[in-house]
Amino acid sequence: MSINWYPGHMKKTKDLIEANLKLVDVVIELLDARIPISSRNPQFDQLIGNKKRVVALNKHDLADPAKTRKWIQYYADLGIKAIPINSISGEGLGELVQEAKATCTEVIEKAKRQGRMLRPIRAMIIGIPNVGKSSLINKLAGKTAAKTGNKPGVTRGKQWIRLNKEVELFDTPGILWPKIEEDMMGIKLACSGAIKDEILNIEDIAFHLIQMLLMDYKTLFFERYKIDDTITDVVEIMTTVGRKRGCLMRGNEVDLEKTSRLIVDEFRKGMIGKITLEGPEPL
Ligand SMILES: Nc1nc2c(ncn2[C@@H]2O[C@H](COP(=O)(O)OP(=O)(O)O)[C@@H](O)[C@H]2O)c(=O)[nH]1
Ligand SMILES: [Mg+2]
Repeated sequence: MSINWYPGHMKKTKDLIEANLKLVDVVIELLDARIPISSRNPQFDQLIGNKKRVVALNKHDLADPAKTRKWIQYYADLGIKAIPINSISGEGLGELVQEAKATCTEVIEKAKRQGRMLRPIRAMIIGIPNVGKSSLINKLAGKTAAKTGNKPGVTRGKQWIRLNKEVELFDTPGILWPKIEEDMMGIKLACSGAIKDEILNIEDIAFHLIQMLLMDYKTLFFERYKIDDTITDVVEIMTTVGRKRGCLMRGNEVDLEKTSRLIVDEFRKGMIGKITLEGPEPL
């Protein structure tokens, strides 16, 4: 599988992130709780240098709670706080903002020591496409925020959203393209919706998704589709689901493409269950 992002786009956003990073105290790295490895761009560390960071595991409502706990522990062992959030309902967002502030105590202490005026700490959200950056900003902004640009004396313009007295958020998130280092990463990213379906073959995506589900979430899978759970051949499983769900072509043959779309779509909506496709333990 080879997916090549247009290098011009990547350079432009990287430059943009780097320029904006100068203005922020803490970076919120937004990951997809269902694929915390594949949704993490390895260039991120280099990009943010020694800025403070908080990890937010978004869409945790769709992820496996047991695996989310493992991921939180994994990050805790690295000295990084990871917070499960749901950017639609707002769950976890209070804690996220608190934590963003807590990582900046040094900045605050230093300002105090130097007798400088205390300014709100500034945060920026970075993540891959479709991970929920806009949803998070909208939810955070919708709750308590007033655009700081509307206040007299604020010269930075409309770029900052005041979340509370102590925290401001940069209103444009940093987009990182996912880095696909192996084929399964591409599949997982496609399953999560991070890369367009047209880029990969939908039947490939569904095939590998089912293979993964059969390893860790066999019961959930067969409960959802209510087919004979002794079938082990993935194509046979797809065909059986297709027939059962009426994904048929002319001549009553199963339409595997349509079936694949159905299964991938149901996975994305969480209809198969709360599922995480990768754990912190080595596979
Ligand atoms: N279930 C669920 N869906 C979410 C969550 N956050 C975002 N989404 C959905 O994910 C999709 C992409 O979100 P968006 O904010 O546009 O992502 P962006 O590309 O990173 O800005 C949208 O359909 C959102 O409704 C979440 O916490 N839970
Ligand atoms: Mg967006």
